[in-house]
Amino acid sequence: MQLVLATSNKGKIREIAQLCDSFEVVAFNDLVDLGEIVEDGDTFAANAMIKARTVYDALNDPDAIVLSDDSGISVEALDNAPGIYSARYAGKGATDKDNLNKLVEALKAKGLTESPAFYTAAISIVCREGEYTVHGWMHGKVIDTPRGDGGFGYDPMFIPQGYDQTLGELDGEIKKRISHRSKALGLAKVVLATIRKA
Ligand code: ITT
Repeated sequence: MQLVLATSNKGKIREIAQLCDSFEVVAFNDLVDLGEIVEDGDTFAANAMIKARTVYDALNDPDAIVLSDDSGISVEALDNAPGIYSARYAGKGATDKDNLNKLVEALKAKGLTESPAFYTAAISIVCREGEYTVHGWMHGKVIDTPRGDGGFGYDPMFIPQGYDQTLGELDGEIKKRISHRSKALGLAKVVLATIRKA
């Protein structure tokens, strides 16, 4: 079964391809030329659905199955910022490094060296059978000194609950087991198995 991923984020594409290795995974950019998808929803779920619907409509293939991921990190000491704005925390076009630096500065401005935090992933599926959204979370804390270069995005600052190292330092196999994305994809696979069997 082919899954079209409605994302341009290489870190997400890598992780989703690893977590969905029984599917043929293709990034939408390889199939259609779409401009920037405007993510103006108020929630992870709303933005995930915007991306999946936009790509499904553009493909013009009723049999396509499109899967999107809207995700981000929420830091308790910052009133759960950056949340849905995680990709553009340091401004439009910000790199992962810019966003990481901005989070370091935000913690320092509060006089904190760490704060409880959690990642959220909303995964939407759009296909001829309907539209579905599932969620996954990973709890832990952020620290003010990034460590390691594994994963992507905020991973060098994030220590999952029950661990002493950041996701930048931990083996990728651990993130694969415990991440917000793997939990949401576990549910997404149940949806896919159910609809394509019916
Ligand atoms: P697409 O919209 O094309 O999927 P994006 O990067 O703009 O790509 P989002 O709007 O969902 O996607 O923003 C997600 C951001 O949250 C991402 O850029 C990272 O900064 C952060 N993020 C999400 N999941 C993460 C993870 O597993 N590890 C580290 N950072 C993550």
